[in-house]
Amino acid sequence: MSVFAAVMTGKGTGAIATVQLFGDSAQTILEKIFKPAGTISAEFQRGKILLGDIIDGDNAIDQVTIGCEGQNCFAVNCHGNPLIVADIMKLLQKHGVKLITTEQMLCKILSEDKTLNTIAIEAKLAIPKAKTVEGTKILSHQIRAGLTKTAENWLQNIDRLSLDKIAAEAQRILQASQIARLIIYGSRIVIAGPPGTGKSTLLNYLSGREKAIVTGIKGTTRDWVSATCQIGPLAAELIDTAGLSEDLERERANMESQQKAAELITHADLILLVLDISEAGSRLDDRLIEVLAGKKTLTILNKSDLPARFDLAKLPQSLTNTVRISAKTGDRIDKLLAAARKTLGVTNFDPAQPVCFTSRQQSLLQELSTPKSKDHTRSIITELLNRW
Ligand SMILES: Nc1nc2c(ncn2[C@@H]2O[C@H](COP(=O)(O)OP(=O)(O)O)[C@@H](O)[C@H]2O)c(=O)[nH]1
Ligand SMILES: [Mg+2]
Repeated sequence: MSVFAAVMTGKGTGAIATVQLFGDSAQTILEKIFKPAGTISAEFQRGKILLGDIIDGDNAIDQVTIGCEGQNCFAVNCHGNPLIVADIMKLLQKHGVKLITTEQMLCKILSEDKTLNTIAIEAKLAIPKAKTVEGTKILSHQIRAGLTKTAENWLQNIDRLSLDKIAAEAQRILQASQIARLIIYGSRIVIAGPPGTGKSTLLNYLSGREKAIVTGIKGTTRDWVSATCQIGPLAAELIDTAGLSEDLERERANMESQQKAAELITHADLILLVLDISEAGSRLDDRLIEVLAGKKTLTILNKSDLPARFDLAKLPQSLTNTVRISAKTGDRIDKLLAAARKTLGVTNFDPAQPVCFTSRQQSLLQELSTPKSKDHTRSIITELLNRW
């Protein structure tokens, strides 16, 4: 069997870096390139930490410690200069070791652990990629509780449980997973609304940077600009669109950006519809209202620092989830963030509840939610857990 190596620590300079070695002949490789301090030969016993030099013939590359994690698994901790790490990787390659990515290495190590099912492995692989601490908590819960526990219960009691009950539960999990996805992987929030209402000002305020151009001339944001921001504990990608204009005929040249804005809205998790409350006359475009139908929308009544002239009674029923702010002064932005979280449905989410978080799990749960036979349900649950 081949020996594999991967750099497990982040790119760039650090105090130390870790190179993981994995494979049946990993020890044989180390015997060739590791010279223990003080003694003649090293004892690569599980649980031991060894000190010594990584050597290329007579040339010592770096002093390291080696954590013996298993018969075929070793963590080589070297100094964190990327040039030293590169030298060690080159040396390993010279000895026939295959270089793989951190994620591939994690997959190999985790698959060795026979106490983990596939859901648990997927959770451990997803944890480093989660966008929020809350997201990591949700994923951690799925390892021994959450989805793992639910699937194990189904399997154990399959003769007692009705297929409809399992199907209903699978559907509930799929629904909760839509919210979990936003917490784990972040959400996409599109800022829409007529020109000049303060969309770009709001994006700049929320992202803490001057990303979008703000001017007094309507229709300055011809294309779209995006920035990341933190909505409470929620990571969000904010997208500023060109204003969907009131008079499409007059703005024919702007058609392409209008089309793009409509497309962005369709794929967003939440829309912040920005209106200028200091203007009495700004009429909402019917096309915009149409595009927003069925989307989670929060209507931002902006420019609260100016006298209010906008008649709220003009708002269609679907857009009455409102919050009044000033994007210029930052007044009541905290209320906007709280309202955004509430509209997205991420407040008070119990991280211990079962959720799915990979497309593999999602499609299996979808199959469970339309049951065919007991045998079929049993085989899908087994595949979901996929124990070795
Ligand atoms: N008084 C006041 N002016 C604002 C506010 N938000 C934006 N503006 C101004 O409104 C104009 C248009 O803003 P902009 O962000 O470019 O609007 P957009 O076209 O919707 O992106 C600019 O002159 C901003 O300074 C606000 O809360 N209060
Ligand atoms: Mg703009």
